[in-house]
Amino acid sequence: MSGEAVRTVTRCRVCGSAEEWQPVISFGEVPLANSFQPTAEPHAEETYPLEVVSCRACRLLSLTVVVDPELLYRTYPYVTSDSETMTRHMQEVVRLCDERSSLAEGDLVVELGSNTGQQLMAFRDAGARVLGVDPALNLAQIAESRGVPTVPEFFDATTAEDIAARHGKASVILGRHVFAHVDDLAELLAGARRLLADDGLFTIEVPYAVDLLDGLAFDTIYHEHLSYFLVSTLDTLFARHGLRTVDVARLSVHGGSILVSAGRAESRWPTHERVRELIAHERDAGYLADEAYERFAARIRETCAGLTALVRGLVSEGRRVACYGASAKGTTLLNVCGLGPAELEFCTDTTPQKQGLFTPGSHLPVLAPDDVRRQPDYYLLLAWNYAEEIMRRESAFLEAGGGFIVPVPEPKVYTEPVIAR
Ligand code: DWN
Ligand code: ZN
Repeated sequence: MSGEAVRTVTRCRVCGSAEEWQPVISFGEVPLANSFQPTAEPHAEETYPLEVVSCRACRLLSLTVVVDPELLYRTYPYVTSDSETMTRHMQEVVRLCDERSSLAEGDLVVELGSNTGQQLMAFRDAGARVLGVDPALNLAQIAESRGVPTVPEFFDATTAEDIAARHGKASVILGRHVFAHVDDLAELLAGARRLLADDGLFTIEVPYAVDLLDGLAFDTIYHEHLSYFLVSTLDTLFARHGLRTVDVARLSVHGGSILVSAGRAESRWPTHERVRELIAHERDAGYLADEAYERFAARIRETCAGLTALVRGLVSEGRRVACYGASAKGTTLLNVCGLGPAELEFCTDTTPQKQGLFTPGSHLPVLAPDDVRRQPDYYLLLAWNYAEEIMRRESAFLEAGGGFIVPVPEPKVYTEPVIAR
C-alpha cells in the first residue's frame, strides 16, 4: 500500500461523529477496481485496505480509507454502458427529473461525473441546455466529440462559481453514481448550492444501502465507493447543508439504486410522502441497528465460500469457466473470494479501453467478445446487473449447453435465459 495516496477516515463525512463506528467487514488488501494491468506476469501491484464501517449516529456505511481521487479518476476505463438496460434507464432519469423540476426548453442541466456524455445527450434531445463536469480527461474528450460540452475538472465550490458565471444557474444538477465516490461532501454541496437556481433540484443516483444489504451486492464495495447511503442518512446530510430532500424513487440499476432530489431548504418544493415512507421503513425494518450489519457480514462470508466451492467444483469436474464483463465489482468479487487463473480462463468485455489488459489482482486476460476462440462451459457473470439482457442476448450459448453463474445474493447457475433478479 502506498502511504501518501490514502487518507484514513476518522470523522463521519455525514454527521461528523468520530466515536460511533461499528466495524462491519474487512476484505483485507485489494487492488483498485479499475486498475487493469498491462501484463499477467507477476509484478508489484498496489493494493489498499478495503474495510467497511457503519456510523451508529447516522448509519452511513463508509470505507475506512480514501484513495487519492487523482489516482482513481484522471484516466478512467469505465465507459457508461450503451446497453438496452442503461439506455432505458437514462430515459427514465430524464422523465423523473422533468417531472420533479418541471423543466422548460433551454433550462440548464449540469451533470457531475458525466462520463462520455450519454445521459446528457438524452437531456439535450429533450430540449435542455447541457453541461458535463468530469475529471477523466479521456472521457471528457469523447463527450466533447459528441457535442456535449464538458469541464474536465473535479466539481467543487470554485468550479461551481465558474460554471454559474459562464452558463447561468442550473435547474438540475445531476450526479449519477458519483456522489458515493466523493469524500468531501460539504465542499460538493457548497458547490451545488452556488450553482443551483433558486428552485433548482440537486438530484443524485446512488446505490441504495437497503438493496446492498438485502441483495448482498457486496462486490459493489470497492475503493471508488466511499459511502453507501440510506435515505435517512442522505436526509441528515442535506439538512446539515441547507438543503431539503424533496423526492426519491427506487430504481433497479446497479443492483438497486435510489434517485434522490433535494432543493434549497426554503424552496417551493414540498417533501414527497415517499421520502417519509422510506425513512420510516429503514427504521422499522432494522437498518438502523447493529444486527443488520452483523448479518450482512455473515452472509457475505457464506456467499463467497459458496461461490468458490461451486467454481472449483465445476473446474475439478473438467468444466471450463471464464468471466463475463470486466466490471469494477468483478475486482472485489474475484480478489475477495480468491478466484483467479487457477479456475478462470479469461474475462470477456465489450469495452475497448479494457481489452488487451488483465484484470486487477487476478490477472485474467480481458478479451473482446470476437476474440473468444472457444466458449467456456460456464461464464461467471461479473456484470450480473445486466443479467437479464445478457442472458437473452447469449441465448445461443445457453442453448448449446452453456451456463451463467450469477454470484449474488447467493451463487446460482442459469442454463436458460430467465430473469435473475
Ligand atoms: O459506480 C460505478 C458504476 C456505476 O459503474 C463505477 N464506480 C464503476 C462502474 O462499475 P462497474 O464496472 O461494476 O459497472 P458495470 O456497468 O456493471 O460494468 C459492466 C462491465 O461489463 C463493463 O466493463 C461493460 C461490460 N459489459 C459487457 O462486456 N457486455 C456489459 C454488458 C451489458 C455486456 O453486454
Ligand atoms: Zn455519521
